[in-house]
Amino acid sequence: MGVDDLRRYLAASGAPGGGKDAEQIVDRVLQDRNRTPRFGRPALTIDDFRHLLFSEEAQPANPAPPGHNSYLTGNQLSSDCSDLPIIKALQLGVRVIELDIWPNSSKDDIDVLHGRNGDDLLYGGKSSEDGDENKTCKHKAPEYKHLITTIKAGKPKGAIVDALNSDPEKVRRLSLSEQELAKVAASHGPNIVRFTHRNLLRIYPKGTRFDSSNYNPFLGWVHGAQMVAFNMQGYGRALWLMHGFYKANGGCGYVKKPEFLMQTCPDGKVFDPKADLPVKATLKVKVYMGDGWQKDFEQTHFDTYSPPDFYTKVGIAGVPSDSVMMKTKAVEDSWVPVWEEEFVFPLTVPEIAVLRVEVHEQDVSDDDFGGQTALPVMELRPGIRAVPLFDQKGLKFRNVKLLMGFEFV
Ligand SMILES: [Ca+2]
Ligand SMILES: [Ca+2]
Repeated sequence: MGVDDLRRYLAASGAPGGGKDAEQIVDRVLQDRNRTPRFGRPALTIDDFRHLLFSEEAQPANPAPPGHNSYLTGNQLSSDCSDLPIIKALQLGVRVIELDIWPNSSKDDIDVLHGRNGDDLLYGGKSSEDGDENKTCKHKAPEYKHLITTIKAGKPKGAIVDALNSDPEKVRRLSLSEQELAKVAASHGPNIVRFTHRNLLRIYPKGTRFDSSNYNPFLGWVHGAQMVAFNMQGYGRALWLMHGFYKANGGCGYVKKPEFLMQTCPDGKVFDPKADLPVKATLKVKVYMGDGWQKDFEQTHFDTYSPPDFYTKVGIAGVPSDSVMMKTKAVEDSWVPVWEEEFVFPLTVPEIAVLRVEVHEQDVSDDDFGGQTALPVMELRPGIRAVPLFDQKGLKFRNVKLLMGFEFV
């Protein structure tokens, strides 16, 4: 493939190029692969071209942080005793840390603990939900108070729907458990959306999640909740979605709330998450092929006596009507599976939708895990992209990538 061929390909496919001229791209690929063209004008072999398709420049979402730093939705961490998970969470983009702060035994300093004992608590994210701010001031070490919050918090007394009445004079912060949110969302969705126009809503995992598991965060996001608290020490699909959602906005940990969640119509109506919404965008996803497992895994990791049998699951996480999961066929006995399958996703709320990708290896009983990623739909770059995959804990594999095509139709 010569420079002119590559130029035609880039123009026709919206494929990787990173804005560079075809000539520069050819030079760079040859340099990457330690090749010097022997005669005349440089050209790419099929292997060079494949290297280009799987290269960093072909990543699915924009890696550079955009200039604006609107912060209406924060990624939140529930408490943990050690500072190590907190450091890790901050590096992952978490922007709200919840701590319980207690007086120490000699009452001249504080201890940061995980736990709760209503009487002695100085000030903490969790117990401040009691709504009795004065109580916290009477205790020692009030100087810590200003570090933590200045917006009065409240736990709903009586019906939750009454707590959602917005006071035009005050800004409030309300905390609801995942079950309380589900209950009030079933009948009073627009009230929640209206509340979050100017007040802060935080959702937290129910207390019975002792295993640090998580819940579906989209119910909170589609109602405008600014803080959807997760057990960041847990693993699993809900956390993959959280990571995917916060890859938007350069991964800075804040994502701007979509306009429709901030608008009040002239007739006083606000967005109703339960309404039948028209399709706003349609995303076409093509899963071409995958590569890299042979470098990142032992020969016998997936199957002892034969190469792996990979298939890919592709889907959307978002509002219920947009949420779906589909899958390719399994390609038997191949470290470099080629699927060439296309999937179409009509989206009613693309603004909060996350593209889900999982690779599994087919077995008779439990399938093996081959990688996952989640990407904010609105930040997908159309064209053919190399999509890096991550392990179950959210760590990026060194080499495993899928070649995928994205198109909005
Ligand atoms: Ca297997
Ligand atoms: Ca096999």
